[in-house]
Amino acid sequence: MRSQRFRTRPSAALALGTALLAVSAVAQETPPPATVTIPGSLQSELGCPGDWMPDCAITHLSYDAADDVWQQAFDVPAGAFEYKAALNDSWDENYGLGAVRNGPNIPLTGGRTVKFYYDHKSHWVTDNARSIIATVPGSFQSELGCPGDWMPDCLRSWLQDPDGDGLYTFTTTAIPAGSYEAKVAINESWAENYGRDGVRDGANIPFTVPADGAEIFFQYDAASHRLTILDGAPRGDLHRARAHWVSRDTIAWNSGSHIAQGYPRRPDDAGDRTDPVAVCIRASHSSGRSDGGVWGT
Ligand SMILES: [Ca+2]
Repeated sequence: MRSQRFRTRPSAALALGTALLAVSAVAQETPPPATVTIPGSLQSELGCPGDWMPDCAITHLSYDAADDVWQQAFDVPAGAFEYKAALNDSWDENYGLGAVRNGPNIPLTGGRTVKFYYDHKSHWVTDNARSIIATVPGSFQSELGCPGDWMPDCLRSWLQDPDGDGLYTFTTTAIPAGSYEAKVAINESWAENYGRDGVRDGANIPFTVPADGAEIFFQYDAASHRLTILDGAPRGDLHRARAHWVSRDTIAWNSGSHIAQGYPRRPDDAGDRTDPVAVCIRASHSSGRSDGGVWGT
């Protein structure tokens, strides 16, 4: 939505864009897998003839067509384990920590039922002991291909955190122009859900899609429980950069906790603003960065 875009001058835009585009990463596209296995040091405990066997069907995940995500729960005995995701019963295409192909093993502490997840769109493999499983139920979900709206168990609006920084994100261009509402739900259930201002069982969060095909960015902060919804996906990482790239002449500015609402605080503000403000940034040409000069209109 327009109110959550913050404009900057082109000179600042050019310098910041160069710095921030470098941290963007796009998942590599590979054909949809026929099978997804969780190979690891837990496989013998789960009934496989050995460990680290990408072709042991006992630890296959199941593909859920309604979710477009592979998933399966296993009773993992107490102990420390490691695992990865292997596609097509082979090591040829495998993913580890951080959704990285051939990446590091993923640590797991057992002693509970663990549900594993693999999304072939992002290559993120994780589990519900390691990660918060957060989705965005809302009035837009049927447009994404979910069986209906307001479905906390539809993983087509799954918020993902491959880099493990506690900021869970989901981006889509599939919502038609219109006005919608959303919340955040934990563990595919309404039992734990968050609404406006991160309030548990709080109010629905409204948002507007300005045009068909517009990119909509959802971000859930697991610490504050706040859901941010932006028209235009920021590039880069909220924790690594003070500002984020939205388009060639637009950045989003992380002004502390207020990023969660997209409402930056002016220096003369006594309290939280409830209305969006336009932001201008005075950039340093020598460093290409700006550490201040933010004001609202
Ligand atoms: Ca993240």
